[in-house]
Amino acid sequence: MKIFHNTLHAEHAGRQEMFRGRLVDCHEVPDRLRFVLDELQRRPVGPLLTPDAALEVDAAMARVHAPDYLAFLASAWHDWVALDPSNAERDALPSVWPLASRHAFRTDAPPHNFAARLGQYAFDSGTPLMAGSWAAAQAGLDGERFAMALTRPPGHHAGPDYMGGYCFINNAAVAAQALRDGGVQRVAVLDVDYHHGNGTQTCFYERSDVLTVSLHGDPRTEYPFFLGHADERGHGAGEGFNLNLPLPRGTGFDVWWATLQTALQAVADFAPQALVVPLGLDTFEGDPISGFKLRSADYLQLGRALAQLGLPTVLTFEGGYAVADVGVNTVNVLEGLKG
Ligand code: Q9C
Ligand code: ZN
Repeated sequence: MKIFHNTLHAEHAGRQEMFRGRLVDCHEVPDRLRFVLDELQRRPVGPLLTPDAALEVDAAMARVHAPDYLAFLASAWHDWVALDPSNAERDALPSVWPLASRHAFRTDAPPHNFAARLGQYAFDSGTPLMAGSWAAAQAGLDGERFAMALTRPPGHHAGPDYMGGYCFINNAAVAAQALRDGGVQRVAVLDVDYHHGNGTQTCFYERSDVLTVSLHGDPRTEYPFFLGHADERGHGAGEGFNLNLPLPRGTGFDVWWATLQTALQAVADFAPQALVVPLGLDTFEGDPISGFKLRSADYLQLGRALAQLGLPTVLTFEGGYAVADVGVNTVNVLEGLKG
């Protein structure tokens, strides 16, 4: 199993996120990846590679994300500092949004003010953008099969033209698109992060060539709140090609495992030729911002279950904020996968 690591990831080190009325230290920190790399030193499951961004990945990224959004990200730090030179000392966090869903504001006359543009392209104020964010997000993934991409920042909340949930570029969606572009006819995405993979779902919601399945905390109480319900089954040509399996906060391994079987069956029924797994470790009992109760040994089981699908598999690194445990839990999945 090849493991890809982006050495630029630590350039993205947000300071604070808005949480319940105050700024708190970011949960999504560079140390998360350091713990995974440390554990891989102890238990090597495959060669650690640090590729340059691949051409085919750039092409897939342009198919997944809107050109104006990618251009926004590429110049965001420059524009933020141009707004006020003292901004160089601060991360960019949005504080105003157009609320397009209620048709209350115009979206056909995009503002020039950078603080407003940030609100146009972000759906929360928990995703700080800083000088190295673009470089770190861009270099995240290589389009290899049988691979783990240690992507930081994570990606599954980022949609075609928006960031949020600590995510900028949807690495899993880019991987699925790169597989499609490489000639794989049917790709399944099985998202096991605690939070619903709203961005990935949205990218493929009207398509039948990429099945999206997500097992996550019920959005009635859990982030990202506005997507991830069981009645979201896809639209148009994509009808029937999205499956959401929300579970209540507090769910333990037995119920989670039984629900995973439903997800695996849906993947098998789709008969894909490749699998993408947005791997979130925030289902862990010790996670500070999530509510499932998985234990470290359970991740070995998850790896074995994924291997039993018998598919070429690409994993991306998503959530998991119990920083000291995220390395063991990640490598447990990979060890289980290897068999
Ligand atoms: N202030 C992932 O696990 N928490 N993202 C609220 C808003 C957001 C989790 C932030 C949790 C996002 C990849
Ligand atoms: Zn998560």
